[in-house]
Amino acid sequence: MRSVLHYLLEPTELTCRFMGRAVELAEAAQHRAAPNPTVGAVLVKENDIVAYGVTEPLGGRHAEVVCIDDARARHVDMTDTTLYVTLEPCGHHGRTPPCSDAIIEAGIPRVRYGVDDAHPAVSGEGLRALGAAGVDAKQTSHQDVIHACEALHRSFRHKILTGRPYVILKTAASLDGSMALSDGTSNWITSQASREKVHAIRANVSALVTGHGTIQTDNPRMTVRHVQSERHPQIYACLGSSRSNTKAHVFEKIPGRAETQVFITGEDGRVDLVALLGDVAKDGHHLVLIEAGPTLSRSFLNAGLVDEWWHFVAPKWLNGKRLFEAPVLAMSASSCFDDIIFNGSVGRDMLFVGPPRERC
Ligand code: AOF
Ligand code: ZN
Repeated sequence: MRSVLHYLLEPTELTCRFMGRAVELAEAAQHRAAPNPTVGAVLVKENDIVAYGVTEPLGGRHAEVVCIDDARARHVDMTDTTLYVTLEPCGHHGRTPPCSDAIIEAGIPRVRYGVDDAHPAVSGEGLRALGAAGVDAKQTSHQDVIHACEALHRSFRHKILTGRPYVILKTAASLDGSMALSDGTSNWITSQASREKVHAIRANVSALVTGHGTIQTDNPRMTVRHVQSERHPQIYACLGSSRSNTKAHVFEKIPGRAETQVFITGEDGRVDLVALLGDVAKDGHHLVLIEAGPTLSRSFLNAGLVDEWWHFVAPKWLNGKRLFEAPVLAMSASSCFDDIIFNGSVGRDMLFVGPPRERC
């Protein structure tokens, strides 16, 4: 179980450098094609990369077509080339014509792809068309490349299969498990190194959910600042029915950020989290980060809606507000990580990453 964010922690040297380059190209352009997956492609001739392609923003060309057009612009003879692409080439007429047609027409004899397309209307069709035309098209045999492509396209796959975006929850607490002081303040529990890591996560997601309490007490900007990025995640603010504090930083209009969406809590003060995630998915997002206080974070965990949990632990004692306040009466009733993708130090802090489990 690895997300694309895994690469923020441990950059991998992939065994196939061509596919490695295709993955890098797509990673650098993450979400730009949403709700389409951002795919990377390279064309290889005599062991050299001779053309590149990444999916264009929605309605634009697919990665394979960009790559083929690039090869044409460079006057490459494509008759003895291999196309490496992170996702299975499509064979359907969507907003754009099938990539399989473009590959056949260009005379490319070999295609290696990373992962299958989860889209039921798309999967298999392109491969059948390529096979029928005599193109040798198959999945790469390099396991690490397959894993990297799975990670790259995980959130797209997740959304196609569940109708919800892939949810990352980020929490930070002191050694005694406090996520905030007793007055609710939670600014700067962790060190600069952890904050940079969080900004790198923000740069890799396209949507961010936060809550009334966090906006009220910390007034965060929720922008990407400590790492280079021209885009900032679109904010979904869960507010009380008063719709208070619209002057908060999260409502500022800033270049590179879509308009903040407000989600009003019900009469009982609760948010319909499934409906919220449905809206986030409908807006085209595959990957969303939850950066909120103990109540909203706990609600996402209790509802079983968190796919990946990033928990930072700072070397301090705060004796403040905890994520889980109610006493746990048996070890088997505790919440835990189902699996650990990463645990280690980030500056002065510790970080645990993995999918959560309700009852361990
Ligand atoms: C590819 N290469 O670069 C991408 C693919 O409406 P369309 O024509 O843009 O098709 C969208 C679907 O195509 C999308 O849901 C996904 O299944 C696939 N994306 N396929 O061959 C690409 N982005
Ligand atoms: Zn395509």
